[in-house]
Amino acid sequence: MKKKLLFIGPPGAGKGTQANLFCAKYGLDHLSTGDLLRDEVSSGSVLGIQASEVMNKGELVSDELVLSIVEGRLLNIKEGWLLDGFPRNVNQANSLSKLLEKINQPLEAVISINVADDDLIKRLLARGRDDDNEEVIANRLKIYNEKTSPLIDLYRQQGILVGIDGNADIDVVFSCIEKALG
Ligand code: B4P
Repeated sequence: MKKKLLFIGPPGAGKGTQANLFCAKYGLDHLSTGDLLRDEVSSGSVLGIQASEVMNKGELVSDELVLSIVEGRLLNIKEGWLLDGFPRNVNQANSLSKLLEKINQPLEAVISINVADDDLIKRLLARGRDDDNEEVIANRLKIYNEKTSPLIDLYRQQGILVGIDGNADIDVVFSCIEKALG
C-alpha cells in the first residue's frame, strides 16, 4: 500500500471523509489543512481570528500561514502521511515539492475525487458548517476551479494521479481508493 499520499478535489468531494477512513485503517498521519486551520480558529489566536474571516468568505488562507503549519507537521512524521486539502494552488504545490525533496519523501500517489457541482452543493448545505452557505459555497467552487484544479494536470504529468468517482456511497468510494493504492 502506498503511504505518501495527497487527496485532492472540490469542496465537499469527500476528501476529509475518505482521508479519515484511510488513515484509521492504514495508520497514516492525516494532515488536513482545513482541520488544522479550524483548530487555530477555535484556539482564539490572532492568526485564528484572521483565518476565520478568510474561511467564512470561502477564500484561501494565506500560503505563508498554511505552509508554516504543514512544514512543522511534516518534518515530525516518521511513517506515512496523507495530505488532505493541501496544496490548493500552484505556489503551495511548488513549496510542497521543495519540502518533500528536502526530506527525501516523494509523493507516491494523488487521489483526485470527482463529484458533480449540484451534488457538492447539496452535500455542503446538508453539512451546514459556518462556511457552508450558498454564497460561500459558490465562491469556494470558483476558487477551486481557478486555483486548485490546475494541479490535477500537474500531477497527471508526473504520472502519479488517480481519478476516483466520488458520486457513490462512502464505502464504495473507499473501496475504489483502496484498490487504486494497493
Ligand atoms: P476543507 O476543510 O479542506 O474542506 P472542504 O474542501 O470543504 O471539504 P471536503 O472535501 O474535505 O469534504 P468532506 O469530506 O468534509 O476546507 C475548508 C476551508 O479551509 C477552505 O475553504 C479554505 O478557506 C481553508 N483551507 C483549507 N486548506 C487550505 C489551503 N491549503 N490553503 C488555503 N486555505 C485552505 O465532505 C463534505 C460532506 O459530504 C460531509 O457532510 C460528508 O459527510 C458528505 N459526504 C462525503 N462523502 C460522501 C458521499 N460519498 N456521499 C454522500 N455524502 C458524502
